[in-house]
Amino acid sequence: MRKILHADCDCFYAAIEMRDNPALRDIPLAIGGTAAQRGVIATCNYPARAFGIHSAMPTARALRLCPDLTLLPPDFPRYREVSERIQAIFRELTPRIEPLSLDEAYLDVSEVRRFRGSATWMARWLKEETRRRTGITLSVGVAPSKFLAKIASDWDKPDGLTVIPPEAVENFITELPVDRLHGVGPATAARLAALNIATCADLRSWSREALVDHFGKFGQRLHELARGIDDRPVKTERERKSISAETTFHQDLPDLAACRAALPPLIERLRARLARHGDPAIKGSFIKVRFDDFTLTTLEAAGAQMDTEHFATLLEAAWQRGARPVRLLGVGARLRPAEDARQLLLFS
Ligand code: DCP
Ligand code: MG
Repeated sequence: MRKILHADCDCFYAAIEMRDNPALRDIPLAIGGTAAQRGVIATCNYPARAFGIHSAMPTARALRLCPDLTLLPPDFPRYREVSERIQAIFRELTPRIEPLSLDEAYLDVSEVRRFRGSATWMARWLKEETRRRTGITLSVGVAPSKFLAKIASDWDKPDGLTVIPPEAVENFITELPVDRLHGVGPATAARLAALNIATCADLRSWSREALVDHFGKFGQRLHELARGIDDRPVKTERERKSISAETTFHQDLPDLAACRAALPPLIERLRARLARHGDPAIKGSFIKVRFDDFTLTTLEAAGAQMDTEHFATLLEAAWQRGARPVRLLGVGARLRPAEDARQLLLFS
């Protein structure tokens, strides 16, 4: 039985701004782009959340909900520095860490001998040390698998600590709403609701075959998750080399024009993902096209260009290689190694 922690900072960017300027602590505060530049909210503090403001909301809308909102531009170098200090605390506990973004990571502590092997005490220590050394509060989830640990860290935010010991998994899952499962987004949740599936208990009354019929390969996954089965290991990535966003379409895109029309939301997702990783230095871009005969082609370009025109040009060249309907489109960025990025900072 594994012991997995999922640690996630509370309103990360906003927490750093409030720590460094206590006058911001009790007023509605958001970090993001300006309304004039059609910016979106990256995150906001809890007073702002009381107005219904949340991540990815257009700033113009946030200001309508709360005209007194204080808006700050993001300061990525500062957030990255705090992130590195927090990750260093994680590494004092175990090298088996999988960072998901600047403020979030999985830790596999199954082999850790400190605290007599108590994952609960390890989680308390992480929270305590992070607060003491960086002034940031963490919410931590403890469970036998990644998907449960992640749900647990979110359970009692902010400053939460939720432990799901192996013997509690069964009960915990029974009541769990299906939209809390990893990979169930609004679209899948709606399709499940149409089948009268609201909780994992409902899901468990369906056979594997029936779920696969309705949801394809993901049906298999749903069948497992509803039983608490999630064997994904904590992946200690030495270094992330690329970030991408891709979509498999419900219906194949018939031609190049349809593919081009599908690009903007993909690029938007890629941008959001890059932002979540602290806008790392980009050295190239690529497009990925899978045709309806399952052949796959990717096309790469050097440089940091990320705009729609650029990807449309790549798309056109990639599409010509098959010139047939498309099942899947992806856009991505190749990242510069962190060492390079640091060097650049030193010399800029
Ligand atoms: N972020 C972003 N755009 C998003 C989501 C997040 O730029 N759509 C950034 C800002 C967040 C940071 O990533 O501070 C961490 O993301 P989280 O989803 O963990 O959100 P927070 O830490 O801000 O809040 P929470 O307390 O809910 O974890
Ligand atoms: Mg967070």
